[in-house]
Amino acid sequence: MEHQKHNWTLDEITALYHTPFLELVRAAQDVHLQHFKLGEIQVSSLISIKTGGCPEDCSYCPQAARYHTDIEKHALMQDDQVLELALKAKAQGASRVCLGAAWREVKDGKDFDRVVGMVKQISSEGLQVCCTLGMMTEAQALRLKDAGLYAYNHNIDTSEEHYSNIISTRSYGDRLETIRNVRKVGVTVCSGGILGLGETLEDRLKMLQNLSAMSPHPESVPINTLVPVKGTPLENQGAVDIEELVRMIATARIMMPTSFIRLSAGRLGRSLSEQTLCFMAGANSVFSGEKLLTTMNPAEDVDEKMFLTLGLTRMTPAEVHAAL
Ligand code: SAM
Ligand code: DTB
Ligand code: SF4
Repeated sequence: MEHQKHNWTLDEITALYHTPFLELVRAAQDVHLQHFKLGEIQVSSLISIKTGGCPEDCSYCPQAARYHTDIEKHALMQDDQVLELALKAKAQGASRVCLGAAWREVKDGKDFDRVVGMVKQISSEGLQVCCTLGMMTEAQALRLKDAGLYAYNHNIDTSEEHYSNIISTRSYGDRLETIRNVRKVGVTVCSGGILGLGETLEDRLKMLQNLSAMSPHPESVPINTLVPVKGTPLENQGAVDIEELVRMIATARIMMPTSFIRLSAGRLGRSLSEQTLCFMAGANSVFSGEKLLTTMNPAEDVDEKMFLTLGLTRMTPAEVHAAL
């Protein structure tokens, strides 16, 4: 990809991040305009097809079995119920649905066969389908691809250095391997991280460096801010400053000009003007629907009002595909 740079140095990234705020936002918008139209937003909707009971120890996650959080656990959802939720998301303007399972890894067997069936069914409705199912082999990725999978989400979350402070049950290397498996079979990659895990600015910038080192860049880069959940080790983490979130989005936009940068978890606590700043800085994707996986997201009517007020439009699956 001629517009992609994969060898950003930490010095370059640091200098970029510290550019005077208005100049940084302006530079990000210039880059944004070279590859996308301002105000055209890719909208994804999450469906938690299997909730809670996860054996991993990700310190931010309400679905880790060991943390005793107040969530409604359920086994793999029935196919017709998943289809119904997907069609509802489509009717509300989503171009993509993302099926999330609280699994450490994909295991071959009946449940995976059913997920493959769901992917086939939903993609035949003209929706892009994304899955986030934990670690996965190349053979499993290939089965999903053959069923019509468009994207696979697997976040690197933070820097390699900070990763072991947050998760001990798997390594950064495990994460990268799954992403490589996804890439190998030709499914697009969705990978990003979370701000607010007690990381330093250097950790955040190294995370962007690691994402941009992937070749090609992930087609989608979700920038989440931690949704602190009672019962998890990170329940008392403070909120991320809007100025820092906007700088991260702008820096990500400049480093990965052709990627969709998603303003992801953590949108509920942000005002219209804060979200506007994020869109001005290069964010061009959001999750819609009043629930993320287990936590809340802005309600449909609140988002509809934001789209109308700002004159934002929802991209169709074909427009999203053509922009890549
Ligand atoms: N189990 C699979 C995995 O870990 O890849 C898929 C589901 S997992 C919930 C997907 C992503 O959600 C995580 O990688 C993490 O980045 C994000 N996430 C989980 N809990 C979060 C929270 N409380 N706040 C923000 N993001 C969160
Ligand atoms: C991503 O980066 N964020 C989404 C999606 N990819 C899978 C998940 C956010 C989850 C927030 C916590 C919850 O609702 O459980
Ligand atoms: Fe499990 Fe994924 Fe939550 Fe980690 S982030 S505990 S792997 S569901």
